[in-house]
Amino acid sequence: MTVAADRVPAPSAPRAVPGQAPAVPDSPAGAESPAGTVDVRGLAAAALARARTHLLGLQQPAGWWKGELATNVTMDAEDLLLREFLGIRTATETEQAARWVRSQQRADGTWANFEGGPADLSTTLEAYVALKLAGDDPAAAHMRAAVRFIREQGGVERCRVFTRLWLALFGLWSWDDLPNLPPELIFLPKWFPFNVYDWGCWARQTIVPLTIVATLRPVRPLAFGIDELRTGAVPGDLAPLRSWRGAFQRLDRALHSYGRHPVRPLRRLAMRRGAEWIIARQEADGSWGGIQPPWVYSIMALHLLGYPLAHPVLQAGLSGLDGFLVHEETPQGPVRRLEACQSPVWDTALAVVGLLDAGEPADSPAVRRAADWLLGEEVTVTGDWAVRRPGLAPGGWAFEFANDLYPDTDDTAEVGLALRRVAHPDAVGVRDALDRAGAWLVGMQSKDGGWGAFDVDNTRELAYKLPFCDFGAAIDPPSADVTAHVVEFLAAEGLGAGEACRTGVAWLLRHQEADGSWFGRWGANHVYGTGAAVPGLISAGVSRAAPAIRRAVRWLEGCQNSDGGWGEDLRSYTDPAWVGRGTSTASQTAWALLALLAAGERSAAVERGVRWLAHTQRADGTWDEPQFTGTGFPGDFYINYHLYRLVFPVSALGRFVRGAHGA
Ligand code: R03
Repeated sequence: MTVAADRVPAPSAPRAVPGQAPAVPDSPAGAESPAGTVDVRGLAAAALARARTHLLGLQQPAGWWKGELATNVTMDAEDLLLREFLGIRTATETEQAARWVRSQQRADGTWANFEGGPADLSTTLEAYVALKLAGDDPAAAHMRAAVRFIREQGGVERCRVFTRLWLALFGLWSWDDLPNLPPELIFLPKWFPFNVYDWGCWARQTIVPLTIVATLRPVRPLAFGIDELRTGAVPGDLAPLRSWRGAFQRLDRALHSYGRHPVRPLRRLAMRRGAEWIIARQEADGSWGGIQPPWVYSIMALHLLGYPLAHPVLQAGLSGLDGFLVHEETPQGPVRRLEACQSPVWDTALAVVGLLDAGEPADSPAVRRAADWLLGEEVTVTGDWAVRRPGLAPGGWAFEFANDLYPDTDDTAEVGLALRRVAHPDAVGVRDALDRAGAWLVGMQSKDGGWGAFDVDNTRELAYKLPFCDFGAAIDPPSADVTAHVVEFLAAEGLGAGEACRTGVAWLLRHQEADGSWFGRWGANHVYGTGAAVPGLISAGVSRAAPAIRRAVRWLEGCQNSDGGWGEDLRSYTDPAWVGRGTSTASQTAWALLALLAAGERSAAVERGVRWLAHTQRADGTWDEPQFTGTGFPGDFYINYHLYRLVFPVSALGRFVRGAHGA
């Protein structure tokens, strides 16, 4: 990735950050204490009251919350390309998606993967092709600027595999110049390298349909070409034969040769088996995994195998996708954009925790409705996770409205932390659900003592050596943020002395970074990891005076911005100079405060953080947060969870005003 030199801070630079808001004034309007200084508790309580009201106002009648999950324009470019491929693209959706894509282009003609981020070649190319499909004139200034950047970066030849695969569907790239994906993969037994269960669940669900698409090699020509995006750059040289990468490059060539003369019955059987595997995994909302890539590739694969669009499976798939669209009126006209995924379970759990921290009664109607909805979302069937844990009973929650086959440990822990604090008339029912959650989480622990999000021991890194794997994560190994959430829940449930919790704590202590922080896999970045690890460790009984906790506190205090807030730029995932550094944001400031409060700090640093939240709050009670603070895949894919700016400050302010658990 390219980073403009003037935006890279020297590691020793002062804590002022490019583009950062001026420091908070010392004497804003607010309650004056007798000493004449502003009473921080009063400020916090007033901010908390406004935020809590705002959050309550966002609850849906059925009890859940869902903030938009904003990502990048590849979602919308691919939305148009999918519809073009299937022959169902309409003028209205084209116009509305193109308008959104255009609105996200920056002055230099490029598109980025997150607000303020560096231009991204593959994203810019996909956006350009989508706009060309929508009829934008390639001679127009905005299109020429995009072409200039794409060519500068090496052109289509340097794009990620997924982007070139989309182009191949339209004859704009040769199928011969894409990594091979043999459908026979589906036959590999679960102990053999590269069998589908060695992949992270999102990769598994993406690869199975793609093996079918890449074998059938469809080409639906468009009315235009993209020669202006070609530079003639040749793919890199072969890696040494005796390296894994080099060996797999040669295997890829061999598979291409095999692909020209396959054993036909075997190939047909493999694709039939693949189709059955896919169909068995369609969810109640028509999705696959509740995420865009498996969803669109599964629709494509089944269609290519001869399923008509009117087939119930494809009908449900296509109409379900509409549920992931956001429609908005803008001054330029109506826009549509596609969410990569939806977060109602996660958002609802966080909202309940926040409201309880804020002093909402544990039996209030809002809490009760949320709890009832969450209880109804419990996953009661087994899914792919059971391949590695055949005897384990279900008991988890997924992230989305419907993702029964892929509950995850992170959501389960967070829902558990919410439900266990609710005063519900059916106390026995809630207790049983919590017990099932605890048992499922204990069963889902990886052998190193940590927790991955969706699977146990999903740690085979060999996949990364494949030419196919140049985007996103391919596996789901344990991470500090998820492990901390699980440890916090197990400890709260009284299981702190158990083997699972103790080895989880040991895992966290082993994975603390040299600087005292923890890495954030699903949130940005070390501020998120540390904001999860410290509360988790403390609730598991680690002393506030323990060296690990003290080092974490020092790290957080050391990276507080001069304005009192915390921020960590997403470039921290690729450039260590940004670790702990960035413009202050509401969610990241709240994460830092949650850690410091759990560590028992009542320091000046905490006060300044609370003041930052109070002073940057909007009049309507929430915060602006254009920065993305959620992580899909470190380095490659980022998320702006629209509710993060509100739920985390509500928790942090609540715990500051009312003590640890809103007591
Ligand atoms: C926050 C904590 C709870 N957490 C939930 C995580 C949800 C993350 C969103 C998932 O959305 C995805 C988008 C994706 N894209 N591309 C892929 C992908 C997967 C998930 C992808 C990448 C590489 C491969 C296959 C698919 Br291989 C855009 C646990």
